[in-house]
Amino acid sequence: MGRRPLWPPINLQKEVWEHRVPDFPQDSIMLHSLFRLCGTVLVSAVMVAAYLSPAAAHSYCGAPRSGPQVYLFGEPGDFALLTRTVRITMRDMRFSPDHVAVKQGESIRFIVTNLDDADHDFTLGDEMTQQEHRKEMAEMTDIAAAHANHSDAHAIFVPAGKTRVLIWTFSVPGSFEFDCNMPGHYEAGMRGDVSVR
Ligand SMILES: [Cu+2]
Repeated sequence: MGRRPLWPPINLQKEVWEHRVPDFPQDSIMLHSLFRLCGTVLVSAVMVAAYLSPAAAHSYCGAPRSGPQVYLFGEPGDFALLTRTVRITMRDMRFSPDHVAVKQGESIRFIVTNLDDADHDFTLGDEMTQQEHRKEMAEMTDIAAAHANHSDAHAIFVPAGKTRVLIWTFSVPGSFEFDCNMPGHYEAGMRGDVSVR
């Protein structure tokens, strides 16, 4: 058996049909709600700290990181807390659908299928995050190799003809984007938006 590639992380590599949305017994749901409440309080505290700290800048795609990454548009999703699955296809430089409406607190499993001959990228984030990611990808000489050496919880590289999964918890209300940041693709119209209310 060959070595497992570093990208995507193993939870993203699982075949789509292995995933099941679990049915929770009622007491388990209450327990999860309690955990999520604690989590929300913790995340809020961390976000305040992130705003106050000049060192808490985002870094992507191979750039060195210090400490855990903090996101201002939600948090990496927990499979156990999934509330919904959204299937997105990439075809002819477009996402379909290109708009997703989410209720604050939902954990969404995005199943993203690339039907094009070209590789694509599915990056969730606010406008600033997207701009930074685009800039970094524009500077890369070998994007596939760069993606093999890191993982970002909010972004997945979807090779031509493949399907990848990303789970995200939308704990922060607002208008966000899902874009393809392969050079030239966003500019060609490969963008979508997520509204979290
Ligand atoms: Cu693309």
